[in-house]
This record gives sequence, C-alpha cells and structure tokens, in this order.
Amino acid sequence: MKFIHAGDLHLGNPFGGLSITPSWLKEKLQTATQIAVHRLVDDAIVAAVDFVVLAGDSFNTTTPDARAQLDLINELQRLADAKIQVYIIFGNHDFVNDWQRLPAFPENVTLFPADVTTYHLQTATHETVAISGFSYTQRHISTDQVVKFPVKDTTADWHIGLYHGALGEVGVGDYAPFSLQALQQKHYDYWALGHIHVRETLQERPFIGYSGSIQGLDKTETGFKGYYMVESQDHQLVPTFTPVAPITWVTENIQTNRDLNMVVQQVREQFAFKEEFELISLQIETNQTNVLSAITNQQLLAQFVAAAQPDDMFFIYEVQGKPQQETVALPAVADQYWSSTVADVFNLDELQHLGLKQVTDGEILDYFLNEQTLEELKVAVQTQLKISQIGDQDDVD
Ligand SMILES: [Mn+2]
Repeated sequence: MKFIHAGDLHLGNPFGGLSITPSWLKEKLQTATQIAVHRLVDDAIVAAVDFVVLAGDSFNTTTPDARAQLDLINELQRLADAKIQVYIIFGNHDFVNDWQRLPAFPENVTLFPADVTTYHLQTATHETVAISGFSYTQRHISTDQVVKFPVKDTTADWHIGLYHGALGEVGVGDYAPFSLQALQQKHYDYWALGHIHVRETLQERPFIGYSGSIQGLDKTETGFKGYYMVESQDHQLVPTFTPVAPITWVTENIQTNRDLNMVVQQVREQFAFKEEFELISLQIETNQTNVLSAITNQQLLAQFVAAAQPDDMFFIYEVQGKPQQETVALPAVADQYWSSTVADVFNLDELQHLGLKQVTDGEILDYFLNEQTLEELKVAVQTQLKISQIGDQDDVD
C-alpha cells in the first residue's frame, strides 16, 4: 500500500519578506504553490497511490479566494479521475465555521468534521485502512484532542492518525497541543502531522512527523519543500521525502576579493546554472571595503536587482557582508580553478547525480538535501585544498 502525506499547502498565500519584486518574479511567486500541488498530483497518479492525506491548512485562510479554491478543486478532480481517494482535515488557518461556504469538493474527497472521526477504506490490493482525524472549526484549540482518538483498530491492516497541531502542554498552546507519548499510546502505524512548516520526524518507527509546507513562503522556510510518499515495507509505513516546490529559499555564501564593479558579474555567473528557481539571501565575505560599504548602504542589492533577468533561475533578495577573516590564501591559480568549478561541483543536483537517488533513508536524504550541509562540505573541501597546497609547498622547499 502506498499513500501521500502532505500538509500546509497554504493555497492563496502571498510570498512574504520580499521588498522589491520585479513583475516577472511576481508571476512566478503567484503560481508556485499551485505548481507544487500539481506536481504532487502528477506523482500520485504516476505512482498510483491508494490515497492522499492533507494534514490541514490547505488554504491560507478560512475565506480563501476563488482562485485558491479553484486551484485545489481542479487538482482534487484530477485525483478523482484517477480514482484516488483524498482525506482532508482543516487546520488553524483554514478552519471551517460555516460548512455551507465551502466549495463543492469532488466525490473522491472526504472532509473530516470537528469531532474526531474514523473512516475506512480498502486499497487496490485489498488491505484495509482506518484513518482518524478532526478539523478545526475555530482558529485556536487548546483542549486535549488526542484523548478523543480511538486506539488502533486491530481489525484494520493499517491505522493512520491525521492531526494538525503542535507539541505542547495541553491547555497552554493554541494549536491542539499534544504530547508525543499520547500519540504513541494510540499504537497507530503512522501519524500524519500538519502545522509545523519544517519537515520534522518526532518518531521514526512507527512514523510520527510533519511533512512540512509544500512551498516555502518566506525566508524562514528555507530548503527543499515537498511531501512524503509513504509505502508499506515489512509491516511498517515508511515515508520518503519528495521535493516539488518550484521555488526554494536559500542562503548562499561567497568569498570574493573582486572589485565592486566585478562582484555582480562574478556572482551572476556563479548562479547561472540552477535547475530550479532560488530566492537567495547572499552572504559575501570580502576584504574589499568598498564592497562592504555598498552592501551596508543597499547599493549592491540594487545592482543585483537591476541586473536580474526574467529568464534567471535565481533572484537575490538580500545581501549581507562580512569582512574576510585572515586565512591561508590558495595560490592564485588554484583560487581561479576553485572559483570556476565550485558551483558545478557543490550543488544539490550534482549530489543527486552522485548517488543520492539511490539513498532511501529519509534522515540521510534530509541531511544532504540541505543548503547548510552543502556549505559545510564546501568549506571542508576548501580547507583540505589549502592544507594540501601548504604541504606541496613544503615539499618543494
Ligand atoms: Mn497551521
């Protein structure tokens, strides 16, 4: 059996934190979440999953606009045409206080009511699945919801919990606070959590965790975003993260001692070969004082924005400067090779090609599909290069 766990689509949410947005970028941002959802549905159909669960906050607000509603309905209809069931709970953003106001969902969709309810289905291979969950009918829920969930239905092959909320002390938090222990005590085969936008595993086996948001919507939501493809393996339900967000928020670090008039060109060349679009917070480490001051007075950011082109696969929305620390410099020729190849070698696509596609362990994949890890690798290799260069020089002497 196979299903998709996604959450926090936040359809209808504008991107936050971008002070300057060229019109070509606005268009990209407006369609990003819808593209992510479309890719999820494509994958669901190709993989012929048994069902899809959406763990709350599919819409960004309790009164989504017509566009957001239509985007979701259209995708759900594609799943309906492929005979794939969809189970949806509403969260604190898209809570339903008036069920009449909801658009007409296709008949393959099951919406959970406010009271914890369990639905049953049978997969194509005749496995039985119980799915328990509830929807928010108000923005805040501080009472204990877990206590209302039944313990595992032992007559079903699988029991899945669908829950939108945050770890916390019952009665203190606003988002259906729960303890990990309370979830564990239900003995479910899988808890599909929503609400937290960071992908997070609270327990590996049986899985309890968040798939995170499907598209990062502000600079705090960095890194790859997507959904979990969940498959049964040896009597366990095992999630594999699949990125689908067409836009990724990243931090890029660059060390350069080029002149101010060369920095924009150098950086643009370095970012020229990205496969998916990136919104970049750029950190420049330099010993050029005029570059540092152009960063402080926002002049360099203005230059990056002015140089941006509609067919770019990146947009630099923020530039921060840092004086370069005294380090052992690479010989000029090595530095030149380093600068011209670093972007080709140290990028996530390259890591994928180098064999990440073979990796099935979610934790390991999460570790490598991460800009921070990439930065650490880059620094480690550069340090090694410097050490070996010094070694070489010693040999010559
Ligand atoms: Mn939420």
